Amino acid sequence: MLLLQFSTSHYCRKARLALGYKQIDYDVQNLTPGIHSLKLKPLTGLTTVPVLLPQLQEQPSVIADSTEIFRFLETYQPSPPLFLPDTQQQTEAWLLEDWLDESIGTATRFVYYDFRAGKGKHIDPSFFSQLVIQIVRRQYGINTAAVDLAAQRLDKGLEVLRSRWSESSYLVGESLSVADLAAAALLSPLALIPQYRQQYPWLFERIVHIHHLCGEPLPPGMREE
Ligand SMILES: N[C@@H](CCC(=O)N[C@@H](CS)C(=O)NCC(=O)O)C(=O)O
Repeated sequence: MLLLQFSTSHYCRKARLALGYKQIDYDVQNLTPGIHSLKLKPLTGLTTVPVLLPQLQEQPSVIADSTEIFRFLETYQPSPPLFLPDTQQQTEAWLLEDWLDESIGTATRFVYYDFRAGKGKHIDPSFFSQLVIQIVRRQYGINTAAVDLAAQRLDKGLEVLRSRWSESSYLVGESLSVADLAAAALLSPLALIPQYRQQYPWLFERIVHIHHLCGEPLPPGMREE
């Protein structure tokens, strides 16, 4: 299988966690932001990564979107399962996964790129990195007012996750689900922001644990030396 990705994208990390959990061998192709759509649009009709090319007979040739990649991988290789045996719990896991994708993952993006352009500029002050950050800020309309709203959304969302993860090792039910993988990936960029590391230590413990379960290297800011 081949995963088309941006190496730094938290949605691509989400797909890699699932591939790793299922212990599927795959290669990655890192696309260049800006010209990525020239390759992706004809393939999927969309411009976003991750995109998975299974490269297998009698399987779809292209799967776009991290959620669709979850669905494909579960059908292709049911064990170990990412779907919960109880249908109601699986529905709840999908609801959380969708909320994490559509609301929390985008809020993380706003807060992260705001940090990288300001207090976190030292992480990579190179011209190319700062150019990409400015392009992303313009593409998504990342400005001070929007970042404040995103930060509030994250604080409320993290309370929901804290109460679920403090009752059980998993967000839903008794085993790892699509919700845990989505949370671990989509909140991982916050690891570079000192304020979040100090305020939410339990979150980074969960992120480490889930990355270990999936055999995925830890995100920037959390890598063991
Ligand atoms: N819902 C999509 C979101 C993916 C997404 O937003 N990817 C971003 C990178 S983090 C992207 O490809 N942006 C480039 C673009 O929109 O052209 C998924 O889960 O796959």
